[in-house]
Amino acid sequence: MAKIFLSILSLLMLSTASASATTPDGGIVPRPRHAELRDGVFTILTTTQITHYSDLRPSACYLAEYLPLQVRQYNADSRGDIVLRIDKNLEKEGYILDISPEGITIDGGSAGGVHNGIVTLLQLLPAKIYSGRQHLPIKIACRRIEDAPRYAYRGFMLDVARTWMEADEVKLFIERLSHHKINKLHLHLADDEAWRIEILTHPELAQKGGFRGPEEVVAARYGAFDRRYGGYYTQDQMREIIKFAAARNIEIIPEIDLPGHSHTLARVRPEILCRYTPDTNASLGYDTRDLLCVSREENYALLEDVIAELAALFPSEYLHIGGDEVITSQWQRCPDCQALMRRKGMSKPTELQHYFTARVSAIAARYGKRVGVWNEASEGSTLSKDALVYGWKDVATCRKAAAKGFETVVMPGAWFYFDMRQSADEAGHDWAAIFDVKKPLSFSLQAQGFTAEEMQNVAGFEGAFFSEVYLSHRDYDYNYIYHLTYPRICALSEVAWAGGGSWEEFYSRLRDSHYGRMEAMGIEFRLFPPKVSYSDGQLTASSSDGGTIYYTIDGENQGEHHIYTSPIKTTTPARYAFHTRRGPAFSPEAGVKERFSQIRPKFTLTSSMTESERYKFSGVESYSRVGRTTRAGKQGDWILYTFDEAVKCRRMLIRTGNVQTPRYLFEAGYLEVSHDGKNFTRVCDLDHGCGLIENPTQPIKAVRVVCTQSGNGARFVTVQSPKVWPILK
Ligand code: TNX
Repeated sequence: MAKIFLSILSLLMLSTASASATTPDGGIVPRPRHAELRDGVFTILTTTQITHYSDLRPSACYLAEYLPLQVRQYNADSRGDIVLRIDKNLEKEGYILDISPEGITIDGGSAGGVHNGIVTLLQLLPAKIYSGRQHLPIKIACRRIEDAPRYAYRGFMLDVARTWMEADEVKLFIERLSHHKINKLHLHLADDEAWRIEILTHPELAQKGGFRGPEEVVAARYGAFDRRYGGYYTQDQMREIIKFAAARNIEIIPEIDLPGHSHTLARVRPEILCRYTPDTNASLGYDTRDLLCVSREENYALLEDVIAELAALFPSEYLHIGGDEVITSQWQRCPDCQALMRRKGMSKPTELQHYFTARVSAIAARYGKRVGVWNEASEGSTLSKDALVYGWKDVATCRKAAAKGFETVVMPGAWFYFDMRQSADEAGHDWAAIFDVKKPLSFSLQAQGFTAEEMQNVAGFEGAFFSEVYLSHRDYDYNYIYHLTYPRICALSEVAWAGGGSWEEFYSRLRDSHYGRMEAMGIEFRLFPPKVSYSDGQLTASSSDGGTIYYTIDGENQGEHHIYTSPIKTTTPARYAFHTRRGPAFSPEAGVKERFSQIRPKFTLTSSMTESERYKFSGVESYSRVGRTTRAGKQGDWILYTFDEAVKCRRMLIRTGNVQTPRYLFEAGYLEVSHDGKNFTRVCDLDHGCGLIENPTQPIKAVRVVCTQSGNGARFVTVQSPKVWPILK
């Protein structure tokens, strides 16, 4: 049955692919500026050649990776079936793709423009081109596409500090970005949790700062606590990545986050910190207040060594020096920083940050670089207008930077942080917003109130993936980063390249053409949850995404997946869970409302650890906020939930920690359940700090969470209200 269904599905997909291939824009993402169909077809044969102008060899070789054809330099008698050329009259990253029965030409304003033309050409070929399973000959409808980007800066930020990504993983990420005409990769190389780039004059920065763990100078954080974790890029590896990216029209912009977010730097080189009597909190390991002392001259010498090497290594015009979330409390306690403030006549500690930024920018300038900074570093400061400001906080901070005349990269978290979860019950952060692909696609500078002058200063857009949560999903059976970033990156590319557009028009290109390409690329992108309704005793599910809908029935056949083909007669609709799949892509679970409803039974919380003054257990008991203890868990510690009345339920989830900061948890332990409040039985081990009790046979009077591992260096344990799903009728 499954096989028949799948072959019908692939037939359907073939016909949609050829349908889009005969529309002028070919279902291209991002949307080209101008496209028109012409009569006839061109056939790519095994004997077809790619010929290129002399400096376009990397572009030709890139195309040949997908179309296994001979590559030759262009000369007067070239047959030139597929010709790559530069036309200086075109916009820098613009191109003209001309497909006629005689051949294909791609003229680009630069090598980048030619690359963009190649990306478009690939999208016009059968999607199997991306998986290497398409054989020649290929027939392609004649057309002419004239295209150029709306914004020069089309970026993505990857946080390799929190979760370590091997060079090959970064390359794969770059490959996929380049299929979306993204042209900047902002690499977040140093943060509180790691230093990931080799510095030859200070090798300890990466050799020590690249790793976390029980025996390392940087304590374990995020997901892996019992072992050495991490890595760093040698300069040779980074040169490789830079070259690989350049061949795909992607420039790498390195970031070292300063002067805050410097815990790792401070662990490796403690002398960078302010000279003050440290408070006892610091001895507990991680301290988000670690920041460079502004008044210590040697710090600028150290940074000069680092900047000199980064400037030589990275060809980018920019060096990102961070500047976000600086908590100035240490400067305020430091006698030297206080003296500096007096000498310079400063009245606010934030002026110390601006002083720091100005000095580091001057160093960067001496090495030929402009600095990139997070928006905080541009606020009320004397920052040079040469700087590129990254507005992450919200739309207002982006507008402010642009209004001040800074070239601004627009990336407010609520639209462009793809580490945010896509719906309430999915994984990911939620501090900025919970949103799916529709949200970034809807972003418009005009609608957000940017004035004409502010708009002039918008360099472009950037999506971001911060990776605190990624690490704890690495042992899952899908690749979390791709599920969070796609198809949201498609929307980012549409906004940055084509200036956005209507959801309906974009979605039809996405679903009818681009989903198929991403499937062939092997991207585990997110589909929309299927729509589920129940009436007249029948359960109906549908999906607009064109995939296959599956369902499971609670308590039957160990969650076997059935393919949904027609409405299901049932009197217990809430037992059914539906999801959609399309190749490697999948949706979150959907079902009738009742399936997701929860109850909030009254309980009392006690623990072997004391509660925090600010985050009291009473907030947990009233289901209103998380609670905290005053220290990390040790072996034998416990948290006890005692219910006023024994709870009848089908499922209960007990959580320590918080998916957003998966550090303040019992990283090893188990749950014990009691039905009488006296005798306890062990029921399950914790997974990422959580324990799930399924189909308990008797009402639950109490649950105890027991910790079996000491010392994760955290400052507290987060305690959460239980999640309780009632027994279904
Ligand atoms: C805010 S964005 C941060 C990061 C976090 C991120 C999580 C920015 C400049 N600072 O340190 O990882 O939120 O979404």
